[in-house]
Amino acid sequence: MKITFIKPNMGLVGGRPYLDRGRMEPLTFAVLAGLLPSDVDCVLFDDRYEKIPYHEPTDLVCINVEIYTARRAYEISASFRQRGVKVILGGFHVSMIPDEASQHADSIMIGDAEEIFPKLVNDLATGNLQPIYQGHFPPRLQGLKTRWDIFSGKSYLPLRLTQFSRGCPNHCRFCATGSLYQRTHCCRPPQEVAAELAEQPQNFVFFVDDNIVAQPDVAKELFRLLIPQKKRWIGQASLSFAEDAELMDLMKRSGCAGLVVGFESTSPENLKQMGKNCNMHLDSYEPVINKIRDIGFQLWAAFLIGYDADNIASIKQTVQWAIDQKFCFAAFNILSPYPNTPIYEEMQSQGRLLYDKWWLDDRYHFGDCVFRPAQMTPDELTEAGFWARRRFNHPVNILKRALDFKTNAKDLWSLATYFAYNPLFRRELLKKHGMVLGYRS
Ligand code: B12
Ligand code: SF4
Repeated sequence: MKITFIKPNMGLVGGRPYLDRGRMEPLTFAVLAGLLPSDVDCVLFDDRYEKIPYHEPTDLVCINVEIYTARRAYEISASFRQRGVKVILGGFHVSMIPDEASQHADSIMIGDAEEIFPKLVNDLATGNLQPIYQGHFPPRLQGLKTRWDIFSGKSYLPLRLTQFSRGCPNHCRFCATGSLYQRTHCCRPPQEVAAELAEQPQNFVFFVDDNIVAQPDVAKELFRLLIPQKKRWIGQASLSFAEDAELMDLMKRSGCAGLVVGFESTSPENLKQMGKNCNMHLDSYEPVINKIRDIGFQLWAAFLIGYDADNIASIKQTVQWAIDQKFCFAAFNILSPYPNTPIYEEMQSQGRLLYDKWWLDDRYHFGDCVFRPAQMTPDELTEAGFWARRRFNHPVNILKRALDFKTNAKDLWSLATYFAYNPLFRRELLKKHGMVLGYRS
């Protein structure tokens, strides 16, 4: 049995496939391959930089679908199916809107695959493939094996991706994770994660968990086990970690170098509309940022712009504030309602969405505003978002932000990482603005 995994690209820039030079290994497939018996031959093609060999024989094609890759995923699926190859689609977008995805595949997987993927492959072998597979919820995460070997010979940024937990106890109204996991959060046994990592030659690890500190006591167990490994890691976390001194200390000693944190907005009205409860109890962000700075973690701050209290002046102020905070990186994403999230339903019922399915619409370009903002036109918000990214990542501001001697410039490694990744991300951000989704073939 041979299974072909495909990571789709997003689309075209200037008529050519977008080439993401900041691409990371697609962990999803290492996890899926790890669920199968070792006699199943698993191969991976990464459409972000490789040509897909449509003519190579295979028994099954498995494609991961996220909202920005949906259009391209459906194109790839159609090309295989025309050749009589069976295709299964899975991933966040499929789980959020299964009715759409099922029109483009022989079979779809809704939710997490852990307990059901081996059955699917067995059904295929016995000629009994079902149109829909529903993953168990919450997923059982014990005994997982991550088959990173499927990345050998591939070209990715030099960091090992892994995952300790799934889900999040919060439910921000814009977030696909919040909608899918419905405030649940489950962890892999810390010993298993630590043992897997101990065998990895890479010393730089990215925990892709949506919120690695959501169960602080279990997270502490993991961090204790990581201390002797002397690796450096980055992860994603809600700001709550800064309220627990023991947790912060263990994060530091286990090698935490930096964290992606969703600040989202500096406006209490916006945070309320977002349902970003985990930030709402803070009177201001500065004290908590200073605490994080004192311990030396670099911050990748995520902002969502375009909520009802935003206007062009407030967006400009937020960008200046982010520069003043000397964040290592920041993302200024325009609110883009994902299907089956509360914000999508709210905007749809208010008639504010410009397109029914913006992710499939010919008129949509990456970075476009897809709804009617309260205090701007959609075009003004699109322009403000692009301006925010250019401004924050302007070479002068990259230099200014570097000069934080507690974080970005605290040692040679931090400074080198800062200057390796800031120009790279800047180039990619500017390059992908205006991309059309899919190859339109
Ligand atoms: C790490 C990550 C990234 C990394 C990229 C990693 C990489 N390798 O390229 C970075 C930070 C660069 C990134 C970028 C972006 N990301 Co991102 N990212 C994630 C994150 C946090 C983890 C993904 C992961 O590796 N999960 C671990 C694996 C094991 O889980 P999984 O993918 O869900 O797979 C399981 C099941 O879904 C299922 N499954 C998945 N695919 C398939 C396929 C088949 C055939 C089968 C059978 C099963 C199956 O099986 C797996 C095991 O159970 C997710 C959130 C999340 N919780 O997953 C967001 C997420 C996928 N990202 C998202 C977005 C929007 C983006 C961006 C567009 C953000 C932006 N505005 O720029 C960009 C661009 C993405 C792109 N495609 O190019 C959204 C997608 C929303 C949606 N509705 O589709 C998510 C869900 C975040 C969110 N909460 O909204 N991202
Ligand atoms: S805290 Fe983060 S992962 Fe959790 S629901 Fe909110 S945005 Fe999503």
